[in-house]
Amino acid sequence: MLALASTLSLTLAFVLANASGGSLVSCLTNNGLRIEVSQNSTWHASTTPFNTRFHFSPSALVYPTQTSDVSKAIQCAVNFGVRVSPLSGGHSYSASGYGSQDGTLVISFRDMAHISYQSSEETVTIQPGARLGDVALELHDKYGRALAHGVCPYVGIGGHAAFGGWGFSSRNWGLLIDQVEAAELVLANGTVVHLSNTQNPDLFWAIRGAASSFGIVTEYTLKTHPVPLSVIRYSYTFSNPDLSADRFAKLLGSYQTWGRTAPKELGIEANVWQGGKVEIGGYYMGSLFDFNRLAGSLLRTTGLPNATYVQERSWLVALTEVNGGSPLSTKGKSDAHDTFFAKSLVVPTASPLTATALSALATYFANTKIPNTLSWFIQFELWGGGNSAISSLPSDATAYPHRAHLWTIQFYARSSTAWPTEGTVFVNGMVSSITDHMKGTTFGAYANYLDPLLKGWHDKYYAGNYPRLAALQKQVDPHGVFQKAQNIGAPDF
Ligand SMILES: Cc1cc2nc3c(=O)[nH]c(=O)nc-3n(C[C@H](O)[C@H](O)[C@H](O)COP(=O)(O)OP(=O)(O)OC[C@H]3O[C@@H](n4cnc5c(N)ncnc54)[C@H](O)[C@@H]3O)c2cc1C
Ligand SMILES: *[C@@H]1O[C@H](CO)[C@@H](O)[C@H](O)[C@H]1NC(C)=O
Ligand SMILES: *[C@@H]1O[C@H](CO)[C@@H](O)[C@H](O)[C@H]1NC(C)=O
Ligand SMILES: *[C@@H]1O[C@H](CO)[C@@H](O)[C@H](O)[C@H]1NC(C)=O
Ligand SMILES: CC(=O)N[C@H]1CO[C@H](CO)[C@@H](O)[C@@H]1O
Repeated sequence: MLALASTLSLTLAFVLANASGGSLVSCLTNNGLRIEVSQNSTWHASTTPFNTRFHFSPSALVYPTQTSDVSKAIQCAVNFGVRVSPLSGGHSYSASGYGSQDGTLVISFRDMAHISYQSSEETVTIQPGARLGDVALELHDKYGRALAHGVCPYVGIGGHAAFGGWGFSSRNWGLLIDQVEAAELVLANGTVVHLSNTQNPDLFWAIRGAASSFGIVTEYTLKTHPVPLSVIRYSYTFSNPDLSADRFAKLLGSYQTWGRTAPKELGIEANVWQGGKVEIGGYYMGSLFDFNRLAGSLLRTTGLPNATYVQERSWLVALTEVNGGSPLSTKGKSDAHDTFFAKSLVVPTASPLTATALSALATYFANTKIPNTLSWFIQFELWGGGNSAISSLPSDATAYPHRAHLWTIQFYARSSTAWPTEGTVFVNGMVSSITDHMKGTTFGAYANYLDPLLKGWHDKYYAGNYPRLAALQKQVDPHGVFQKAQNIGAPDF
Protein backbone atom coordinates (compact mmCIF):
# COMPACT_ATOMS: atom_id res chain seq x y z
CA MET A 1 0.00 0.00 0.00
CA LEU A 2 2.49 2.60 1.17
CA ALA A 3 5.80 3.40 -0.38
CA LEU A 4 8.40 2.52 2.18
CA ALA A 5 11.33 2.22 -0.20
CA SER A 6 13.00 5.41 0.93
CA THR A 7 13.21 4.26 4.52
CA LEU A 8 14.60 0.82 3.88
CA SER A 9 18.03 0.06 5.12
CA LEU A 10 18.20 -3.42 3.67
CA THR A 11 20.34 -2.58 0.72
CA LEU A 12 20.27 -3.74 -2.85
CA ALA A 13 23.86 -4.88 -2.35
CA PHE A 14 22.61 -7.81 -0.32
CA VAL A 15 20.34 -8.93 -3.11
CA LEU A 16 22.98 -8.53 -5.80
CA ALA A 17 25.61 -10.36 -3.78
CA ASN A 18 23.34 -13.38 -3.88
CA ALA A 19 22.00 -13.04 -7.38
CA SER A 20 24.11 -15.86 -8.73
CA GLY A 21 24.30 -18.22 -5.78
CA GLY A 22 21.24 -19.90 -4.27
CA SER A 23 17.80 -18.50 -3.64
CA LEU A 24 15.72 -17.62 -0.63
CA VAL A 25 13.55 -20.68 -1.22
CA SER A 26 16.51 -23.05 -1.38
CA CYS A 27 17.98 -21.48 1.77
CA LEU A 28 14.68 -22.18 3.55
CA THR A 29 14.32 -25.74 2.30
CA ASN A 30 18.02 -26.51 2.90
CA ASN A 31 17.36 -25.54 6.50
CA GLY A 32 14.55 -28.11 6.66
CA LEU A 33 11.79 -25.51 6.92
CA ARG A 34 8.23 -26.21 5.84
CA ILE A 35 7.26 -23.62 3.23
CA GLU A 36 4.58 -22.63 0.78
CA VAL A 37 5.24 -20.71 -2.45
CA SER A 38 3.17 -19.32 -5.31
CA GLN A 39 3.30 -22.67 -7.16
CA ASN A 40 1.39 -24.43 -4.33
CA SER A 41 -2.31 -24.86 -5.09
CA THR A 42 -3.18 -23.55 -1.61
CA TRP A 43 -1.26 -20.29 -2.17
CA HIS A 44 -4.19 -18.05 -3.03
CA ALA A 45 -6.21 -19.14 0.03
CA SER A 46 -3.14 -18.91 2.29
CA THR A 47 -2.37 -15.35 1.20
CA THR A 48 -5.94 -14.01 1.28
CA PRO A 49 -6.22 -11.99 4.49
CA PHE A 50 -9.26 -11.60 6.75
CA ASN A 51 -9.80 -8.11 5.33
CA THR A 52 -10.14 -8.70 1.59
CA ARG A 53 -9.49 -5.03 0.84
CA PHE A 54 -5.81 -6.05 0.90
CA HIS A 55 -3.87 -8.72 -0.91
CA PHE A 56 -0.10 -8.75 -0.68
CA SER A 57 2.04 -11.30 -2.45
CA PRO A 58 4.73 -12.67 -0.09
CA SER A 59 8.01 -14.14 -1.37
CA ALA A 60 7.10 -17.30 0.57
CA LEU A 61 5.25 -18.49 3.66
CA VAL A 62 7.22 -20.40 6.31
CA TYR A 63 5.52 -22.69 8.85
CA PRO A 64 7.86 -23.05 11.84
CA THR A 65 7.23 -25.76 14.42
CA GLN A 66 9.85 -24.52 16.91
CA THR A 67 11.67 -21.32 17.81
CA SER A 68 14.89 -22.31 16.02
CA ASP A 69 12.92 -22.50 12.74
CA VAL A 70 12.02 -18.82 13.17
CA SER A 71 15.70 -17.92 13.65
CA LYS A 72 16.71 -19.86 10.55
CA ALA A 73 14.00 -18.27 8.42
CA ILE A 74 15.02 -14.77 9.53
CA GLN A 75 18.67 -15.50 8.73
CA CYS A 76 17.77 -16.73 5.23
CA ALA A 77 15.67 -13.63 4.61
CA VAL A 78 18.45 -11.32 5.78
CA ASN A 79 20.95 -13.05 3.48
CA PHE A 80 18.70 -12.32 0.52
CA GLY A 81 17.68 -8.79 1.54
CA VAL A 82 14.06 -9.75 2.11
CA ARG A 83 11.91 -8.34 4.89
CA VAL A 84 10.14 -10.57 7.41
CA SER A 85 6.67 -10.41 8.96
CA PRO A 86 5.01 -12.73 11.51
CA LEU A 87 1.44 -13.88 10.87
CA SER A 88 -0.58 -15.40 13.73
CA GLY A 89 -4.40 -15.30 13.59
CA GLY A 90 -4.41 -13.17 10.42
CA HIS A 91 -7.09 -10.84 11.81
CA SER A 92 -5.25 -7.58 11.26
CA TYR A 93 -7.48 -4.78 9.92
CA SER A 94 -4.86 -4.02 7.23
CA ALA A 95 -3.36 -7.47 6.53
CA SER A 96 -0.26 -6.30 8.40
CA GLY A 97 0.73 -9.89 9.16
CA TYR A 98 1.59 -10.22 5.46
CA GLY A 99 3.87 -7.18 5.64
CA SER A 100 2.75 -3.98 3.99
CA GLN A 101 4.05 -4.75 0.53
CA ASP A 102 4.74 -7.62 -1.85
CA GLY A 103 7.85 -9.75 -1.43
CA THR A 104 7.87 -10.15 2.37
CA LEU A 105 8.87 -13.49 3.90
CA VAL A 106 5.82 -14.32 6.03
CA ILE A 107 6.34 -16.52 9.09
CA SER A 108 2.99 -18.17 9.80
CA PHE A 109 2.34 -19.58 13.27
CA ARG A 110 -0.36 -21.95 12.02
CA ASP A 111 1.64 -24.91 13.41
CA MET A 112 2.74 -23.18 16.64
CA ALA A 113 -0.45 -22.90 18.69
CA HIS A 114 0.42 -24.89 21.78
CA ILE A 115 -0.89 -23.97 25.26
CA SER A 116 0.67 -25.19 28.51
CA TYR A 117 -0.29 -24.33 32.08
CA GLN A 118 2.13 -24.01 35.01
CA SER A 119 0.01 -24.69 38.09
CA SER A 120 2.66 -23.59 40.59
CA GLU A 121 2.81 -20.09 39.05
CA GLU A 122 -0.80 -20.01 37.81
CA THR A 123 0.59 -18.89 34.44
CA VAL A 124 -0.09 -20.14 30.96
CA THR A 125 2.47 -20.27 28.16
CA ILE A 126 0.91 -19.79 24.74
CA GLN A 127 2.40 -19.93 21.25
CA PRO A 128 1.32 -17.09 18.93
CA GLY A 129 -0.78 -19.17 16.52
CA ALA A 130 -3.32 -20.09 19.23
CA ARG A 131 -6.65 -18.37 18.72
CA LEU A 132 -8.66 -16.68 21.47
CA GLY A 133 -11.60 -19.09 21.37
CA ASP A 134 -9.40 -22.18 21.63
CA VAL A 135 -7.32 -20.57 24.41
CA ALA A 136 -10.46 -19.81 26.44
CA LEU A 137 -11.81 -23.35 25.96
CA GLU A 138 -8.58 -25.17 26.80
CA LEU A 139 -7.82 -23.00 29.84
CA HIS A 140 -11.35 -23.54 31.14
CA ASP A 141 -11.74 -27.24 30.35
CA LYS A 142 -8.33 -28.49 31.45
CA TYR A 143 -7.32 -26.06 34.19
CA GLY A 144 -10.38 -24.08 35.34
CA ARG A 145 -8.53 -20.85 34.45
CA ALA A 146 -9.35 -17.73 32.45
CA LEU A 147 -7.70 -14.72 30.81
CA ALA A 148 -8.97 -11.29 29.79
CA HIS A 149 -9.00 -11.00 25.99
CA GLY A 150 -11.12 -9.93 23.05
CA VAL A 151 -14.37 -11.30 21.78
CA CYS A 152 -13.78 -12.86 18.34
CA PRO A 153 -12.65 -16.53 18.72
CA TYR A 154 -10.55 -16.43 15.52
CA VAL A 155 -8.25 -13.58 16.58
CA GLY A 156 -4.70 -14.86 17.17
CA ILE A 157 -2.76 -14.44 20.40
CA GLY A 158 0.27 -13.24 18.35
CA GLY A 159 -1.28 -10.00 17.12
CA HIS A 160 -3.75 -9.51 19.97
CA ALA A 161 -1.01 -9.59 22.63
CA ALA A 162 1.28 -7.49 20.42
CA PHE A 163 -0.81 -4.31 20.64
CA GLY A 164 -3.32 -4.48 23.53
CA GLY A 165 -6.12 -7.02 23.69
CA TRP A 166 -9.37 -5.71 25.13
CA GLY A 167 -12.45 -7.65 26.20
CA PHE A 168 -15.28 -7.48 28.74
CA SER A 169 -13.06 -8.67 31.62
CA SER A 170 -10.34 -6.10 30.86
CA ARG A 171 -11.61 -3.43 33.25
CA ASN A 172 -11.34 -6.10 35.96
CA TRP A 173 -8.14 -7.95 34.91
CA GLY A 174 -6.42 -5.59 32.45
CA LEU A 175 -5.62 -5.74 28.75
CA LEU A 176 -4.03 -8.95 27.47
CA ILE A 177 -0.62 -7.16 27.43
CA ASP A 178 -1.07 -6.36 31.12
CA GLN A 179 -1.25 -10.08 31.92
CA VAL A 180 2.03 -10.89 30.13
CA GLU A 181 4.77 -11.88 32.61
CA ALA A 182 7.39 -13.12 30.16
CA ALA A 183 7.96 -13.70 26.47
CA GLU A 184 10.41 -15.31 24.08
CA LEU A 185 11.45 -13.10 21.17
CA VAL A 186 13.54 -13.75 18.05
CA LEU A 187 15.49 -10.65 17.03
CA ALA A 188 16.38 -9.37 13.55
CA ASN A 189 19.76 -11.18 13.68
CA GLY A 190 18.09 -14.48 14.59
CA THR A 191 19.13 -14.36 18.28
CA VAL A 192 16.53 -15.74 20.71
CA VAL A 193 16.04 -13.62 23.85
CA HIS A 194 13.87 -14.01 26.92
CA LEU A 195 11.98 -11.01 28.22
CA SER A 196 10.48 -10.13 31.58
CA ASN A 197 10.67 -7.31 34.11
CA THR A 198 14.14 -8.56 35.03
CA GLN A 199 15.44 -9.93 31.67
CA ASN A 200 15.81 -7.40 28.84
CA PRO A 201 13.30 -5.07 30.52
CA ASP A 202 13.47 -2.48 27.71
CA LEU A 203 12.37 -4.99 25.11
CA PHE A 204 9.80 -6.41 27.53
CA TRP A 205 8.34 -2.93 27.83
CA ALA A 206 8.37 -2.40 24.05
CA ILE A 207 6.64 -5.64 23.03
CA ARG A 208 3.64 -4.84 25.23
CA GLY A 209 2.06 -2.52 22.67
CA ALA A 210 4.43 -2.57 19.69
CA ALA A 211 5.79 -6.14 19.45
CA SER A 212 5.95 -6.49 15.67
CA SER A 213 8.57 -3.71 15.43
CA PHE A 214 11.12 -5.44 17.67
CA GLY A 215 11.09 -9.09 16.75
CA ILE A 216 8.96 -12.17 16.46
CA VAL A 217 7.37 -13.40 19.67
CA THR A 218 7.46 -17.21 19.80
CA GLU A 219 5.72 -17.57 23.15
CA TYR A 220 3.95 -15.51 25.77
CA THR A 221 3.65 -16.38 29.45
CA LEU A 222 0.56 -14.84 31.01
CA LYS A 223 -0.92 -14.78 34.46
CA THR A 224 -4.35 -16.42 34.69
CA HIS A 225 -7.40 -16.12 36.93
CA PRO A 226 -9.73 -18.80 38.26
CA VAL A 227 -12.80 -19.14 36.01
CA PRO A 228 -15.59 -17.07 37.62
CA LEU A 229 -18.41 -19.30 38.96
CA SER A 230 -20.83 -17.24 36.89
CA VAL A 231 -21.15 -13.77 35.38
CA ILE A 232 -24.19 -11.59 34.68
CA ARG A 233 -24.86 -11.31 30.98
CA TYR A 234 -26.97 -8.36 30.05
CA SER A 235 -28.10 -6.24 27.13
CA TYR A 236 -30.40 -3.22 26.87
CA THR A 237 -31.74 -2.26 23.48
CA PHE A 238 -33.00 1.21 22.67
CA SER A 239 -34.68 0.59 19.36
CA ASN A 240 -36.40 3.79 18.40
CA PRO A 241 -35.82 4.06 14.64
CA ASP A 242 -36.46 7.79 14.83
CA LEU A 243 -33.93 8.38 17.58
CA SER A 244 -33.32 12.08 17.17
CA ALA A 245 -29.82 13.55 17.34
CA ASP A 246 -30.68 15.10 20.71
CA ARG A 247 -32.05 11.89 22.13
CA PHE A 248 -29.01 9.96 20.85
CA ALA A 249 -26.68 12.50 22.48
CA LYS A 250 -28.64 12.25 25.75
CA LEU A 251 -28.61 8.45 25.75
CA LEU A 252 -24.87 8.15 25.02
CA GLY A 253 -24.15 11.06 27.37
CA SER A 254 -26.00 9.32 30.24
CA TYR A 255 -24.07 6.11 29.56
CA GLN A 256 -20.81 8.07 29.54
CA THR A 257 -21.50 9.91 32.82
CA TRP A 258 -22.50 6.67 34.51
CA GLY A 259 -19.49 4.81 33.05
CA ARG A 260 -17.07 7.28 34.63
CA THR A 261 -17.70 5.75 38.06
CA ALA A 262 -18.70 2.18 37.11
CA PRO A 263 -16.86 -0.49 39.16
CA LYS A 264 -14.14 -2.51 37.42
CA GLU A 265 -16.19 -5.72 37.52
CA LEU A 266 -18.37 -4.27 34.77
CA GLY A 267 -17.57 -5.08 31.12
CA ILE A 268 -19.61 -2.91 28.78
CA GLU A 269 -19.93 -1.41 25.33
CA ALA A 270 -22.65 0.48 23.51
CA ASN A 271 -23.21 -0.71 19.96
CA VAL A 272 -24.82 1.76 17.63
CA TRP A 273 -26.25 -0.04 14.61
CA GLN A 274 -27.02 1.39 11.23
CA GLY A 275 -30.41 3.09 11.54
CA GLY A 276 -29.62 4.33 15.03
CA LYS A 277 -30.56 1.37 17.24
CA VAL A 278 -28.41 1.42 20.40
CA GLU A 279 -27.59 -1.75 22.32
CA ILE A 280 -25.74 -1.44 25.63
CA GLY A 281 -24.38 -4.77 26.85
CA GLY A 282 -21.58 -7.02 28.04
CA TYR A 283 -21.12 -8.96 31.26
CA TYR A 284 -20.70 -8.14 34.93
CA MET A 285 -18.25 -10.15 37.06
CA GLY A 286 -20.23 -10.05 40.29
CA SER A 287 -23.60 -10.92 41.80
CA LEU A 288 -27.03 -10.40 40.24
CA PHE A 289 -28.00 -8.32 43.27
CA ASP A 290 -25.09 -5.88 42.76
CA PHE A 291 -25.68 -5.80 39.02
CA ASN A 292 -29.34 -4.88 39.36
CA ARG A 293 -28.48 -1.98 41.62
CA LEU A 294 -25.82 -0.76 39.20
CA ALA A 295 -28.04 -1.16 36.13
CA GLY A 296 -30.90 0.60 37.93
CA SER A 297 -28.77 3.72 38.25
CA LEU A 298 -28.01 3.63 34.51
CA LEU A 299 -31.62 3.12 33.43
CA ARG A 300 -32.83 5.94 35.67
CA THR A 301 -30.82 8.34 33.50
CA THR A 302 -31.22 6.72 30.06
CA GLY A 303 -34.93 5.96 30.36
CA LEU A 304 -36.37 2.48 29.88
CA PRO A 305 -35.04 0.36 27.03
CA ASN A 306 -37.31 -1.35 24.49
CA ALA A 307 -35.77 -4.74 25.25
CA THR A 308 -33.95 -6.08 28.29
CA TYR A 309 -31.88 -9.22 28.69
CA VAL A 310 -30.33 -10.11 32.08
CA GLN A 311 -29.17 -13.69 32.82
CA GLU A 312 -26.71 -15.34 35.17
CA ARG A 313 -24.43 -17.39 32.90
CA SER A 314 -21.45 -19.72 33.11
CA TRP A 315 -18.13 -18.31 31.86
CA LEU A 316 -18.13 -20.18 28.56
CA VAL A 317 -21.80 -19.43 27.83
CA ALA A 318 -21.12 -15.73 28.47
CA LEU A 319 -18.09 -15.76 26.12
CA THR A 320 -20.20 -17.49 23.47
CA GLU A 321 -23.13 -15.10 23.88
CA VAL A 322 -21.04 -11.94 23.55
CA ASN A 323 -19.78 -13.42 20.27
CA GLY A 324 -23.37 -13.65 19.01
CA GLY A 325 -23.79 -17.31 19.94
CA SER A 326 -21.27 -18.86 17.54
CA PRO A 327 -18.95 -21.54 18.94
CA LEU A 328 -15.62 -20.70 20.57
CA SER A 329 -13.68 -23.53 18.97
CA THR A 330 -11.96 -22.69 15.69
CA LYS A 331 -10.33 -26.11 15.24
CA GLY A 332 -10.74 -27.54 11.78
CA LYS A 333 -12.78 -24.56 10.60
CA SER A 334 -11.72 -22.04 8.02
CA ASP A 335 -11.71 -18.33 8.65
CA ALA A 336 -14.41 -15.99 7.54
CA HIS A 337 -13.50 -12.92 5.50
CA ASP A 338 -14.75 -9.37 5.55
CA THR A 339 -14.29 -6.33 3.31
CA PHE A 340 -14.07 -3.37 5.65
CA PHE A 341 -12.52 -0.15 6.89
CA ALA A 342 -12.48 0.87 10.53
CA LYS A 343 -11.11 3.71 12.62
CA SER A 344 -10.75 4.20 16.34
CA LEU A 345 -10.84 7.16 18.69
CA VAL A 346 -9.41 6.80 22.17
CA VAL A 347 -11.03 9.43 24.38
CA PRO A 348 -9.21 10.94 27.38
CA THR A 349 -11.10 10.70 30.69
CA ALA A 350 -10.42 14.41 31.19
CA SER A 351 -12.33 15.37 28.03
CA PRO A 352 -15.44 13.24 27.70
CA LEU A 353 -17.52 13.46 24.52
CA THR A 354 -19.64 16.60 24.49
CA ALA A 355 -23.37 16.63 23.76
CA THR A 356 -22.62 18.75 20.68
CA ALA A 357 -20.14 16.17 19.32
CA LEU A 358 -22.52 13.25 19.95
CA SER A 359 -25.38 15.09 18.36
CA ALA A 360 -23.22 16.00 15.32
CA LEU A 361 -22.34 12.31 14.94
CA ALA A 362 -26.03 11.30 14.97
CA THR A 363 -26.92 14.06 12.51
CA TYR A 364 -24.11 12.88 10.24
CA PHE A 365 -25.03 9.20 10.15
CA ALA A 366 -28.76 9.92 9.84
CA ASN A 367 -28.34 12.32 6.91
CA THR A 368 -25.42 10.94 4.88
CA LYS A 369 -26.35 8.85 1.85
CA ILE A 370 -24.20 5.73 1.40
CA PRO A 371 -24.28 2.89 -1.16
CA ASN A 372 -26.75 0.19 -0.11
CA THR A 373 -23.95 -2.40 -0.31
CA LEU A 374 -22.39 -0.73 2.73
CA SER A 375 -23.35 -1.38 6.36
CA TRP A 376 -21.85 0.03 9.52
CA PHE A 377 -21.73 0.04 13.30
CA ILE A 378 -20.02 2.04 16.05
CA GLN A 379 -18.78 0.49 19.30
CA PHE A 380 -18.36 2.67 22.37
CA GLU A 381 -16.13 0.41 24.49
CA LEU A 382 -15.66 1.45 28.10
CA TRP A 383 -11.97 0.93 28.92
CA GLY A 384 -11.50 3.36 31.83
CA GLY A 385 -13.76 4.86 34.46
CA GLY A 386 -14.20 3.85 38.10
CA ASN A 387 -11.34 1.68 39.29
CA SER A 388 -10.64 0.10 35.87
CA ALA A 389 -7.49 -2.07 35.84
CA ILE A 390 -6.57 -0.65 32.40
CA SER A 391 -6.31 2.83 33.90
CA SER A 392 -4.48 1.67 37.01
CA LEU A 393 -1.12 1.78 35.18
CA PRO A 394 0.82 4.92 34.24
CA SER A 395 1.00 5.77 30.51
CA ASP A 396 4.67 4.72 30.33
CA ALA A 397 4.23 1.35 32.07
CA THR A 398 4.00 -0.41 28.69
CA ALA A 399 4.46 0.67 25.08
CA TYR A 400 0.66 0.90 24.86
CA PRO A 401 0.12 4.40 26.27
CA HIS A 402 -3.59 5.23 26.62
CA ARG A 403 -4.26 4.68 30.31
CA ALA A 404 -5.99 7.85 31.53
CA HIS A 405 -8.67 7.22 28.92
CA LEU A 406 -12.35 6.47 29.17
CA TRP A 407 -13.36 5.07 25.80
CA THR A 408 -12.07 3.31 22.79
CA ILE A 409 -14.63 3.99 20.09
CA GLN A 410 -14.57 1.91 16.94
CA PHE A 411 -16.22 3.05 13.69
CA TYR A 412 -16.60 0.10 11.30
CA ALA A 413 -18.10 -0.15 7.84
CA ARG A 414 -18.22 -3.27 5.68
CA SER A 415 -19.13 -3.80 2.07
CA SER A 416 -20.87 -6.72 0.36
CA THR A 417 -19.02 -5.80 -2.85
CA ALA A 418 -15.53 -4.53 -3.69
CA TRP A 419 -14.70 -1.65 -1.36
CA PRO A 420 -16.33 1.62 -2.49
CA THR A 421 -14.39 4.84 -1.86
CA GLU A 422 -17.62 6.28 -0.40
CA GLY A 423 -17.05 3.82 2.47
CA THR A 424 -13.77 5.43 3.42
CA VAL A 425 -15.28 8.89 3.14
CA PHE A 426 -18.24 7.85 5.31
CA VAL A 427 -16.12 6.38 8.13
CA ASN A 428 -13.78 9.38 8.09
CA GLY A 429 -16.84 11.63 8.26
CA MET A 430 -18.22 9.87 11.34
CA VAL A 431 -14.92 10.40 13.13
CA SER A 432 -14.53 14.03 12.11
CA SER A 433 -18.12 14.84 13.09
CA ILE A 434 -16.84 14.23 16.64
CA THR A 435 -13.32 15.64 16.40
CA ASP A 436 -14.42 18.81 14.56
CA HIS A 437 -16.55 19.66 17.58
CA MET A 438 -13.81 18.90 20.13
CA LYS A 439 -10.84 20.71 18.62
CA GLY A 440 -9.02 21.15 21.92
CA THR A 441 -8.92 17.41 22.66
CA THR A 442 -6.01 15.12 21.79
CA PHE A 443 -7.59 11.81 20.81
CA GLY A 444 -5.56 8.63 20.58
CA ALA A 445 -6.05 5.58 18.37
CA TYR A 446 -5.70 1.85 19.11
CA ALA A 447 -3.05 -0.05 17.10
CA ASN A 448 -5.10 -3.26 17.13
CA TYR A 449 -7.77 -1.44 15.13
CA LEU A 450 -5.10 -0.58 12.60
CA ASP A 451 -5.97 2.18 10.14
CA PRO A 452 -3.33 2.37 7.38
CA LEU A 453 -4.53 5.85 6.35
CA LEU A 454 -4.22 7.38 9.81
CA LYS A 455 -2.38 10.69 9.76
CA GLY A 456 -0.30 11.38 12.87
CA TRP A 457 -0.19 7.70 13.84
CA HIS A 458 3.12 8.01 15.75
CA ASP A 459 1.36 10.15 18.36
CA LYS A 460 -2.09 8.65 18.04
CA TYR A 461 -0.98 5.07 18.64
CA TYR A 462 1.98 5.69 20.95
CA ALA A 463 1.69 9.23 22.40
CA GLY A 464 4.67 10.08 24.64
CA ASN A 465 6.14 6.58 24.30
CA TYR A 466 7.02 6.99 20.61
CA PRO A 467 10.53 8.50 21.01
CA ARG A 468 11.69 5.75 23.38
CA LEU A 469 10.24 3.09 21.06
CA ALA A 470 11.91 4.66 18.01
CA ALA A 471 15.34 4.76 19.70
CA LEU A 472 15.07 1.13 20.78
CA GLN A 473 13.85 -0.01 17.36
CA LYS A 474 16.91 1.56 15.67
CA GLN A 475 19.16 -0.25 18.09
CA VAL A 476 17.71 -3.78 17.78
CA ASP A 477 16.70 -3.75 14.11
CA PRO A 478 19.16 -1.32 12.48
CA HIS A 479 18.66 -2.77 8.98
CA GLY A 480 14.86 -2.71 9.12
CA VAL A 481 14.31 -6.45 8.76
CA PHE A 482 10.85 -6.09 10.35
CA GLN A 483 10.08 -2.72 8.80
CA LYS A 484 6.58 -2.22 7.37
CA ALA A 485 3.88 0.44 7.32
CA GLN A 486 2.96 1.66 10.82
CA ASN A 487 5.69 -0.31 12.56
CA ILE A 488 7.88 1.86 14.80
CA GLY A 489 10.37 3.74 12.62
CA ALA A 490 8.16 3.81 9.53
CA PRO A 491 7.27 7.31 8.33
CA ASP A 492 4.22 9.18 9.53
CA PHE A 493 2.30 11.25 7.07
C1 LIG B 1 -13.44 -9.87 13.82
C2 LIG B 1 -12.44 -9.16 14.70
C3 LIG B 1 -12.75 -8.97 16.06
C4 LIG B 1 -11.84 -8.33 16.90
N1 LIG B 1 -12.17 -8.15 18.21
C5 LIG B 1 -11.28 -7.53 19.04
C6 LIG B 1 -11.59 -7.34 20.43
O1 LIG B 1 -12.64 -7.75 20.91
N2 LIG B 1 -10.67 -6.70 21.20
C7 LIG B 1 -9.48 -6.25 20.68
O2 LIG B 1 -8.68 -5.71 21.45
N3 LIG B 1 -9.17 -6.41 19.38
C8 LIG B 1 -10.04 -7.04 18.56
N4 LIG B 1 -9.72 -7.19 17.23
C9 LIG B 1 -8.44 -6.68 16.73
C10 LIG B 1 -7.34 -7.72 16.92
O3 LIG B 1 -6.92 -7.69 18.27
C11 LIG B 1 -6.13 -7.37 16.02
O4 LIG B 1 -6.51 -7.34 14.68
C12 LIG B 1 -4.97 -8.35 16.24
O5 LIG B 1 -3.74 -7.74 15.90
C13 LIG B 1 -5.13 -9.61 15.45
O6 LIG B 1 -4.16 -10.54 15.79
P1 LIG B 1 -3.86 -11.76 14.81
O7 LIG B 1 -2.77 -12.56 15.37
O8 LIG B 1 -5.16 -12.45 14.51
O9 LIG B 1 -3.47 -10.97 13.48
P2 LIG B 1 -2.25 -11.00 12.44
O10 LIG B 1 -2.84 -10.38 11.22
O11 LIG B 1 -1.67 -12.35 12.34
O12 LIG B 1 -1.20 -10.03 13.10
C14 LIG B 1 -1.49 -8.68 13.38
C15 LIG B 1 -0.19 -7.90 13.62
O13 LIG B 1 0.52 -8.47 14.71
C16 LIG B 1 1.81 -8.90 14.28
N5 LIG B 1 2.12 -10.18 14.90
C17 LIG B 1 1.44 -11.34 14.74
N6 LIG B 1 2.07 -12.32 15.37
C18 LIG B 1 3.16 -11.79 15.95
C19 LIG B 1 4.23 -12.35 16.71
N7 LIG B 1 4.28 -13.64 16.98
N8 LIG B 1 5.21 -11.51 17.13
C20 LIG B 1 5.18 -10.21 16.82
N9 LIG B 1 4.21 -9.63 16.10
C21 LIG B 1 3.20 -10.42 15.66
C22 LIG B 1 1.68 -9.06 12.78
O14 LIG B 1 2.93 -9.00 12.11
C23 LIG B 1 0.77 -7.93 12.44
O15 LIG B 1 1.51 -6.73 12.40
C24 LIG B 1 -10.61 -7.85 16.37
C25 LIG B 1 -10.31 -8.04 15.02
C26 LIG B 1 -11.22 -8.68 14.19
C27 LIG B 1 -10.88 -8.85 12.73
C1 LIG C 1 4.19 -26.67 -1.42
O1 LIG C 1 4.68 -27.47 -2.48
C2 LIG C 1 5.90 -28.14 -2.16
C3 LIG C 1 6.40 -28.82 -3.45
O2 LIG C 1 5.37 -29.59 -4.03
C4 LIG C 1 5.65 -29.14 -1.04
O3 LIG C 1 6.85 -29.80 -0.69
C5 LIG C 1 5.13 -28.38 0.16
O4 LIG C 1 4.80 -29.27 1.21
C6 LIG C 1 3.90 -27.56 -0.22
N1 LIG C 1 3.55 -26.72 0.93
C7 LIG C 1 2.35 -26.76 1.50
C8 LIG C 1 2.18 -25.88 2.69
O5 LIG C 1 1.45 -27.43 1.07
C1 LIG D 1 -38.94 2.22 22.25
O1 LIG D 1 -39.24 2.86 23.47
C2 LIG D 1 -39.56 4.24 23.31
C3 LIG D 1 -39.64 4.87 24.70
O2 LIG D 1 -40.40 4.05 25.57
C4 LIG D 1 -40.84 4.38 22.49
O3 LIG D 1 -41.14 5.74 22.29
C5 LIG D 1 -40.61 3.70 21.13
O4 LIG D 1 -41.79 3.73 20.39
C6 LIG D 1 -40.15 2.28 21.32
N1 LIG D 1 -39.75 1.76 20.00
C7 LIG D 1 -40.10 0.56 19.58
C8 LIG D 1 -39.61 0.17 18.21
O5 LIG D 1 -40.78 -0.19 20.24
C1 LIG E 1 21.82 -9.57 17.91
O1 LIG E 1 21.19 -8.33 18.20
C2 LIG E 1 21.16 -8.00 19.57
C3 LIG E 1 20.31 -6.74 19.73
O2 LIG E 1 20.83 -5.69 18.97
C4 LIG E 1 22.57 -7.86 20.09
O3 LIG E 1 22.54 -7.57 21.48
C5 LIG E 1 23.31 -9.16 19.87
O4 LIG E 1 24.66 -9.01 20.25
C6 LIG E 1 23.26 -9.58 18.40
N1 LIG E 1 23.81 -10.89 18.25
C7 LIG E 1 24.68 -11.20 17.31
C8 LIG E 1 25.16 -12.63 17.28
O5 LIG E 1 25.08 -10.38 16.50
C1 LIG F 1 26.49 -11.13 1.05
C2 LIG F 1 25.54 -12.16 1.55
O1 LIG F 1 24.65 -11.88 2.34
N1 LIG F 1 25.69 -13.38 1.09
C3 LIG F 1 24.87 -14.52 1.48
C4 LIG F 1 24.28 -15.18 0.25
O2 LIG F 1 23.57 -16.36 0.58
C5 LIG F 1 24.37 -17.33 1.23
C6 LIG F 1 23.51 -18.60 1.37
O3 LIG F 1 22.33 -18.38 2.07
C7 LIG F 1 24.87 -16.77 2.56
O4 LIG F 1 25.65 -17.72 3.24
C8 LIG F 1 25.68 -15.51 2.30
O5 LIG F 1 26.07 -14.93 3.50
